[in-house]
Amino acid sequence: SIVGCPFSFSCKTPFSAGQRKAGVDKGPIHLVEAGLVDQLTEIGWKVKFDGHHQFEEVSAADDPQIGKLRNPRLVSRVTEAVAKAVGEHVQNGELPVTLGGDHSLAMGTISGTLSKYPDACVIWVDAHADINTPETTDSGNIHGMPVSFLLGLEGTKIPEFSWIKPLLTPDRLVYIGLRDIDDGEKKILKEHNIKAFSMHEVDKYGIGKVVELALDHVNAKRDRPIHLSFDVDAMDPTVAPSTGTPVRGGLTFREGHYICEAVQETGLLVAFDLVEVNPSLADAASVQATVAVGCSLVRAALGETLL
Ligand code: NNH
Ligand code: MN
Ligand code: MN
Ligand code: MN
Repeated sequence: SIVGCPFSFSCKTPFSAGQRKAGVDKGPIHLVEAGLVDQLTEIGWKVKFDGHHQFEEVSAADDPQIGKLRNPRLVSRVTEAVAKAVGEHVQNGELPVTLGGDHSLAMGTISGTLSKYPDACVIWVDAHADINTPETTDSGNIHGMPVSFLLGLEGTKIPEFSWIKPLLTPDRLVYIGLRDIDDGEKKILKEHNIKAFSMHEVDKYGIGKVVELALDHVNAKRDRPIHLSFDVDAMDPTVAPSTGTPVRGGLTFREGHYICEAVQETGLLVAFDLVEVNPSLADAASVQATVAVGCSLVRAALGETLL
């Protein structure tokens, strides 16, 4: 997994203009160059664009695997910095939007959210559960593991990641969109009784009911802050092809947007991630489509309405 340099937008109350600076990572750059800052300004946000989240590099030579974990020090260092940045924005009453980059970033973003709101809940929209532990992982890619670290599951007590406070609990986590879960992950989901709405449930109940059930599970009284972590590969590959691990049978354009709109409607959204947009994958038209969907999902999460 390659950790992207995330961009974070912290959006305060409506009116006034935004800021814009260049960065290094391609996914976020494409989203920004597609006009995301202006688009959010247009729907009423005061956008503070941090192009400054750049990280010291850790060379591969200085970052040998720890067990099966690839690039562990680089991922830890970047995500710790992200946690700090996101935490500060949340502390300031701003709504951090983090553009990835890969989903290991959520170790940082969710840690940041939990530093201010330890009782926040997490809605994880993804084709994958990203709950492998350093022991169950086949790939060694840390983007398949952030949830296990946030929960502090067995095998995650690795000194390099000791900065993570495992404040998340299984009952405050819910998945939507799953369809490619490793065997070890299936076991973990069962063992910890973690609620997951796979594409099967989306087909069966419809997205409206699924989001309602998901909210009922993690947020019965609708009083808990929500962190929405959206992996673009949750979308069907026909909708968002430019991503590292596309899996067929995903969310339609509207289903993905509905999730964002419905979470926004609760008034409880405190942080949003949009990750795994990879413009180096697929042809130009696919990249453009994926970036456009990415921007549009962010706008939906931040309150763009159809009417
Ligand atoms: N489960 C696989 C792994 O752990 C794939 C994870 N890939 C993702 N996750 N894109 O969202 O490596
Ligand atoms: Mn910042
Ligand atoms: Mn993911
Ligand atoms: Mn995924």
